[in-house]
Amino acid sequence: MLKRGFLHRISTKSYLTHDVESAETFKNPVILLKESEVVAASSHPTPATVAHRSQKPQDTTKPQAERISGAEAIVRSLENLGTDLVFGLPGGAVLPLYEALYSSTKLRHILVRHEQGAGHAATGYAQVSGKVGVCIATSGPGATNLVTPIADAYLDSVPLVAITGQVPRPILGTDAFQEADIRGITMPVTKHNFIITDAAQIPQVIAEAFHLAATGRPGPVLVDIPKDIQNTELDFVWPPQLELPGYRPVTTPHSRPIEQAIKLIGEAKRPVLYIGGGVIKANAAPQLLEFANHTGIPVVTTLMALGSFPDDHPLHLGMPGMHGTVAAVGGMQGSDLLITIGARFDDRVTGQTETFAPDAQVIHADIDPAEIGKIRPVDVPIVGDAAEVLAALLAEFKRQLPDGIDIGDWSRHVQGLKEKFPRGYVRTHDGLLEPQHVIETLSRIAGPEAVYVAGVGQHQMWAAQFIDFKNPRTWLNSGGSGTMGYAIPAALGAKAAAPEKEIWVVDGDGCFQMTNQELTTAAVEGFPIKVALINNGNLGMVRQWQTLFYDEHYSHTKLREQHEYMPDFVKLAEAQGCVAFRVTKDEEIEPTIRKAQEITDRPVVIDFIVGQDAQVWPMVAAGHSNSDIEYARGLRPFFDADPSVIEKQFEE
Ligand SMILES: Cc1ncc(C[n+]2csc(CCOP(=O)(O)OP(=O)(O)O)c2C)c(N)n1
Ligand SMILES: [Mg+2]
Repeated sequence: MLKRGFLHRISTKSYLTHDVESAETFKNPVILLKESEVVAASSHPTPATVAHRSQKPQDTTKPQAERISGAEAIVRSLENLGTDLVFGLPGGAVLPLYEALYSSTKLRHILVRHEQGAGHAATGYAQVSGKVGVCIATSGPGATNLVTPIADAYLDSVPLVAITGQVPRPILGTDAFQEADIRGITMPVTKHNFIITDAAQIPQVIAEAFHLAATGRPGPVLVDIPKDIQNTELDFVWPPQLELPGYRPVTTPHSRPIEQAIKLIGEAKRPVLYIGGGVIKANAAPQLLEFANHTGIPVVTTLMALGSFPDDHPLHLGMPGMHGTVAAVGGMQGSDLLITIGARFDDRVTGQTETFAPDAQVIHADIDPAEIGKIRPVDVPIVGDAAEVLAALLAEFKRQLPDGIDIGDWSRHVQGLKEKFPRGYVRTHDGLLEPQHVIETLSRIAGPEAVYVAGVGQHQMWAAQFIDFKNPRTWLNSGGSGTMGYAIPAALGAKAAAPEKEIWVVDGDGCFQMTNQELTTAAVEGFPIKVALINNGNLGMVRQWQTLFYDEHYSHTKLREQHEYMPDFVKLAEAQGCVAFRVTKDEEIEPTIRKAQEITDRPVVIDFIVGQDAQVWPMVAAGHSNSDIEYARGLRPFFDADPSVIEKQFEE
């Protein structure tokens, strides 16, 4: 098995590696980079297009050197790489950098209230724009506050560059004030990280960080820069040469596995397209639609892939996994061929791995070879960019299978599952709002052009289930890490990336209390995001597990008494410069959402008071087989049973 993040073999050489000596030790391919080549001209650059672009031949005109400080070189490099916005919060070890930012006319800096906010904002910015998100923090606690969003970006493969100040080199390693070995701390959660020990390397290292973050499988890269280096003058030359030994992401798939994949598709009776977040990163939604339409193969989209295929498409079976649809889960369990594109067999999708899709052969396409075969043995491995893979598969399908494939029985079967087990919810009758109803109303009013950003918990799963997605990059959430507190700052970054879009946060009352301070940032900096707060007074998802698996022992999940609004989120939001409403009645839901839509100069928070007993269904209990999925509590669809048995079960 390959270790993801191969570059650590270089970075573990020593605490202070990225020096000339270590670079020369490897016989490097040198990647040549021109101004603004790392971030693409198109609004949604893909990891593949960025990689192709940076392999173009070098401009032979000799660039002119300019004598500037290290701090100025950081700013200049960011500007030259096409960055227009950074999120951060200053401190002693980055003061020279902030001095340089003070005079920058091209780079806008958004001052967050907590560095975690900077990291998630940069993530939201990257997820909506497809460009690299940049965040800045000072040394020690500033840098460690970035660890959570960096780990989050790592698990969701988000192109992020984190720049941290470090104590001056002469006192490095002395437990100096605000010293933390942030390279060491973030080693397992970054695609790569650097510490700069020679000011002359600043342009090269920043450009390498961008290249690594954006190409191949995207991910976070950290650049730690001691304060004395920021103050040292250097001869600034642009463009720099990148030296990344062994780093050559494969984006174009080989023809052999493509041929083999189509051969398997031709033989399959029950194929399913298992689509993951890689399809969104590669901007491969058009290729996916074309492939599915041409072949007629049913599609499931994971939590990270929502929006890559229209929810209302007849071939769409929905989201698989722990809270997936019966059609998606049942479709995969019954499949004889999973055509996996940019997905990674996450345990929340597979349930118990030994019993997952037991009869299926597997085609697995991913830009990161380390993913292929990591969890599930693979019959046809394909390394490549999702858009290129899907285009190649379609061309080969047309060549090998001009008459198409006959999967009529299978299509009817999965269609039957969709019809028998539609989206729905059990009413709670507690007189309070139904959270699912709030979210489906929001989706109907804000529509598929809005961007939805969720926190983590029940509200996240209801948002995934009850919002009707049509377009990629309109659904942002913390999928791999499940980071509570992700949503408000990520939405701020999303609004910064797409000011013309309506940005709706669907947040939980627990999550909101972790990072709502960034509403102040949004208000002060002019990012009018909208928040639908699903206020159930509980850490609802944990409470649901306590209900189901811990005999209703509600150990420390209650955030407030049901009749007390504490904190008063309306007052809290107003104190932060937002407009805020509280909604307690069904008939107020729609007019309040519409009122919020009309407010475009400030953030808006709607505090929806919902019941505490609503649950997320369907559900596969953790570690159980997906075949044990329950459609509602105690109701199991038996996929192989006579349909009349299933129908009878749901009539009761
Ligand atoms: C930082 C962090 N801490 C703890 C958890 C575990 N956790 C998952 S969901 C959840 C409850 C979230 O509560 P809330 O935001 O109110 O959402 P709800 O489930 O009630 O909709 C918790 C504590 C987590 N995912 N992230
Ligand atoms: Mg809650």
